[in-house]
Amino acid sequence: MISPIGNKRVKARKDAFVKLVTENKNKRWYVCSHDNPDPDSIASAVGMLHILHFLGAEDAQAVYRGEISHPQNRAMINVLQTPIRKWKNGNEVIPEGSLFIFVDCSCGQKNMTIKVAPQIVVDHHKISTHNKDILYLHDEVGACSTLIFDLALSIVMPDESDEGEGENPELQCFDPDEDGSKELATALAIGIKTDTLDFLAETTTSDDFNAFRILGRHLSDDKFSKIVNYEFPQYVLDFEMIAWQNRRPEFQPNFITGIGFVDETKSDCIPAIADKMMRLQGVQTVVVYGIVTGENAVRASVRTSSASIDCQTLLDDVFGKGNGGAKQGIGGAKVVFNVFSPDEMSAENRDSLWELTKAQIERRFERATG
Ligand SMILES: [Mn+2]
Repeated sequence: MISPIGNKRVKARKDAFVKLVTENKNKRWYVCSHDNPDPDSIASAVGMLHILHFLGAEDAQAVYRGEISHPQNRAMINVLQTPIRKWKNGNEVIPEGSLFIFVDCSCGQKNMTIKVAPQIVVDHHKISTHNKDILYLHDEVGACSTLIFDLALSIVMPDESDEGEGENPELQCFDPDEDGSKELATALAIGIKTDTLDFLAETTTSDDFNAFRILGRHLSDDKFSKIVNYEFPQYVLDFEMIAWQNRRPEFQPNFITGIGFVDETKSDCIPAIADKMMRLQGVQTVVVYGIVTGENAVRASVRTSSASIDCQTLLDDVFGKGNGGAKQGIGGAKVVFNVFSPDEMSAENRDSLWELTKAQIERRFERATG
């Protein structure tokens, strides 16, 4: 038996959670990730599925909206064969009395567009308003996967099978000897590693370290390293080259560049390029942006190590208040073109739209940093 991590919030809510699930184990359960799931939310969703199955809720599914487009996230899905599927918005056949669990997100968030009312929320982000009808397993730790893993370690049931007669009269929800446990441990470990930015994020707690330490003993080394050192598709280098060619040297020591039009399924190259350019010698602040077709929007990633630049203020100044968020020098923005659609434009008009967008962003950036 592995000792739980001992997160106080998980401990306090575990019994209520187990009761709610077992009382409704014959119903359909949906585990919902936030849109465009990242490794932490994918791992949290499959971890929760495992917990539901352990508690006898067989009819459970993990769902998300948006895209899993980042090559690392796709590698995770492929290597671990994680059972998560797209929510068929508007076409989902939901049996009466179905129950919903949100993981790695809460209600009323911009990046959660599955419009249902959850009975359970497991999250590690700040939650502004608590709804009394929802059971929250919430603590501001570094990764949601930490809370999910602690929950799994905390759930122990009497073994009612014949094998239970022997030395182990009890079963733990996370059992390292069980089929699939290596994949689950790998997923949760990747979730913690990425969400805590390799344990460097300010939000990292000792619970995250402890969870990772235990998971490290039970994961698949081979699959873990396949995901960490994921293969990336050629377009990543193509867009890197465009970003490099379009850079504006006059803004040094800041690095600002636009990559033009980029398909929705490839838009994850924007933050990846921003991360890479941030490592360039002497660079203090990076802005990488592009027009994402299919989304009708400009997407941008901002990074800064400058003590004099507040990332959130910079995002607000350049992309408008409410269009982006930042913490610890890392941020992103999305500005939707509400009145016209680049997808339906002539090539000439698209060129003009790009030139206008670029000029506007550069002008505002100059004003904000000058
Ligand atoms: Mn997370």
